[in-house]
Amino acid sequence: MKTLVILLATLLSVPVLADVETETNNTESTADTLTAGELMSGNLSRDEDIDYFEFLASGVDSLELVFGSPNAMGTESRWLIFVQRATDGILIYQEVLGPTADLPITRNIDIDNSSLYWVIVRPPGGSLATPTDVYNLTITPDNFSPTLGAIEGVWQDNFDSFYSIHEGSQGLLYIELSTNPFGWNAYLGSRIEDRAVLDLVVGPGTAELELTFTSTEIYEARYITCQTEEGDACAAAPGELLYTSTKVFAD
Ligand SMILES: [Ca+2]
Ligand SMILES: [Ca+2]
Repeated sequence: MKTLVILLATLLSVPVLADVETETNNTESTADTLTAGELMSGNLSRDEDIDYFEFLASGVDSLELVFGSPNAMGTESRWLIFVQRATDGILIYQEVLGPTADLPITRNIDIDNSSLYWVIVRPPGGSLATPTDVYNLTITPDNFSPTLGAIEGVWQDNFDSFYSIHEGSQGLLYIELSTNPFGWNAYLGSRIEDRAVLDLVVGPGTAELELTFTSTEIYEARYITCQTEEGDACAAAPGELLYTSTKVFAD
């Protein structure tokens, strides 16, 4: 197991999977398609570059927009983001965003009908320079639910631990590829929409774990209950965020 973890840590130096924009996507008719909850990666290659993306919303009241730039240096990079309704061209969101490398920006955008929307990324204009850093864009509707198979793969948390998810007709198997000397833990349970509830089946003590998928690339982990082998409460309280994981390898 130690060998596997070291192998994973060596192989997976790029911690995010993404769709990538296809230039030229500078107009509505050449927009790249966004998939709900999936990360789209792009960059503004020059001052005249505009990136169009389209998202088809159905039965949705709001969209969560997450905009990040994992390699941004400092705080100088700014992008102008628009969300525009395709049917009548109405702008429903417009803001200049400046995420830092470690802090993507999240916005919730209310929408009032099922429709096609354009998400447009362009230089900020004025005296602000055009950033050429890679940006990551994710649109997640409020009725988002990962499809079966969409969360399969290897994930990495914000403390550099790895997790393996397998989902099928028997439920969801979640394996913690822990580097601790006592071996690995496994949980088994099921997922309904964006929430999985899992029981500890291999490992010390007892625990019920909740995974909340905020996209097909990110989930948050919390205990519902947890007791050590000695019957004491675990260090982390129920409901407290344990870690956030990002998918690093899809099955
Ligand atoms: Ca571009
Ligand atoms: Ca473009």
